[in-house]
Amino acid sequence: MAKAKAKVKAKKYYNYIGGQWVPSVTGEFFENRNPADTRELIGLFPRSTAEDVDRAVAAAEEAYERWRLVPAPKRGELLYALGQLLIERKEAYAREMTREMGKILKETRGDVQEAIDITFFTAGEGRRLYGQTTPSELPNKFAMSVRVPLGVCAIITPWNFPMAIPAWKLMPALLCGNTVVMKPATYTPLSMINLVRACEEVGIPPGVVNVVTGSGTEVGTPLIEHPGVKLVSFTGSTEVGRKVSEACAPTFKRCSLEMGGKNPIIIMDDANLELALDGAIWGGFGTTGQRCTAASRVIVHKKVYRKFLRAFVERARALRIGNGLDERTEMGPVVSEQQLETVMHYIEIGRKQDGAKLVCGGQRLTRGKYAHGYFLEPTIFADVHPEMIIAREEIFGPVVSVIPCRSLDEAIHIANGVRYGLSASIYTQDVNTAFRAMRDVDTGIFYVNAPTIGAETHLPFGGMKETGNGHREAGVQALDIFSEWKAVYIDYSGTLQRAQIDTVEISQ
Ligand code: UN1
Repeated sequence: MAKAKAKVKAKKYYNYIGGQWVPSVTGEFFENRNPADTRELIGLFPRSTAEDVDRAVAAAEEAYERWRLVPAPKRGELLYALGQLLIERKEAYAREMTREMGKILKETRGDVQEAIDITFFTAGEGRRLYGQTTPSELPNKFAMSVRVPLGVCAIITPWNFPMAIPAWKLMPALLCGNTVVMKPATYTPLSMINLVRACEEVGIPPGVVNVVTGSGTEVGTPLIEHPGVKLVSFTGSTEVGRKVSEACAPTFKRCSLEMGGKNPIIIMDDANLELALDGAIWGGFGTTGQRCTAASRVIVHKKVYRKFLRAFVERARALRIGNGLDERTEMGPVVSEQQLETVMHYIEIGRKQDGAKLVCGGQRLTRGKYAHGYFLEPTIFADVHPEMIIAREEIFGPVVSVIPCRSLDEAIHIANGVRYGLSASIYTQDVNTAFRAMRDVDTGIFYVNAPTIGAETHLPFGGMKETGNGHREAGVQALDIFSEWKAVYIDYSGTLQRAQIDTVEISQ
């Protein structure tokens, strides 16, 4: 995180705590720059500390006592208004997102749209939020289950979907009656601040939503460890997720983790190859490969392997790389110098690997319009063996490993041979093949004749194995993260009735 240089004339942004926009207690700021052109300073954001976190959690605790008692349909109505406002602001927010994060306009519009979708979807839950009523085993006794909120939730989000991911955590958290303290990724604080400004404008009460910007160590850690925080919802790397889980374990603090992926597209010998190519290009290089759902492995049947590879390389080479604000651009920069170095490091590992062939890209782009950004060529390794590092580890950049296979069984075995289990896809014309793969591939999301990216907000989102810890975001399933179940028994018999003991005899 670069410290702000003295006397930079740039717009200053603030933390949002208890309904006030406030600087951090230190008064320090950090810079947010455009990854497509680092000469452009997006703004200065508070470099916050544990003390700012304390204040935000205190504000959220105070607001919780009122917010939890607001009827859920009323909370839902505020979300409808919020969704409407996000529609009006969509273009402006998308442009600001492209500037702070780099992905192309089409995709940042999609990111804001995903926030809109989840907001409307969750708003409707205000009038459902169903529990169960069920008969009691005893007479004159009523039994039901209801959802109750947890209290203050910490929401810690990544930079690749800077509005959609905060939104798909925030909306169910609020609808269930929780209050929140959010920490955006340091590369994309503006998109979260835009979302929260909209919350303020539609009248979500002070203290219900709070934002504290800053680094993982200075803000994230104290937030996770804060005793006032009852639940941590985190999306990011598996390494950091493990630390979050460990920090929550001693007090059994609830935590929901969404982490890495190494998502495969399987292309069978009967696939529509043109369609599979479209999918592999979009899945592998969309968002510059920086999605946890990115198709970073393409497992291709040997009968169509050469033909696919030739066309795949040709298509990847033709991608127009540049500033995402230019409507013609198809792939923007990676988000930061550090991310670029990580990706280059993996490319180096792939180059040195015996057997794997670098058949496309592999270079940083530094000339002309690329001189001031973090641009990288779309990169393809061919003849990759499933055991190689580039085929197993999440790279989070525009790097795809193409792996040959001889059968569906082998393809499934390769697909399942990684520690992640987020998303997978198969291209085939055979319904039997499609259903077998759907059943046997161990991922939380599965596509047939579509790439591994593009989940819709009304279905559960999340993964198996080391991708998550068993929760699902989005859909109605997200409600299970942000509420606890309370079983309620109402005995109106006027006598002591003992369950399992005072059994009812049926008279003949
Ligand atoms: C992510 O990559 O972190 O399914 C989220 C998709 C998007 C969400 C991706 N709807 O690719």
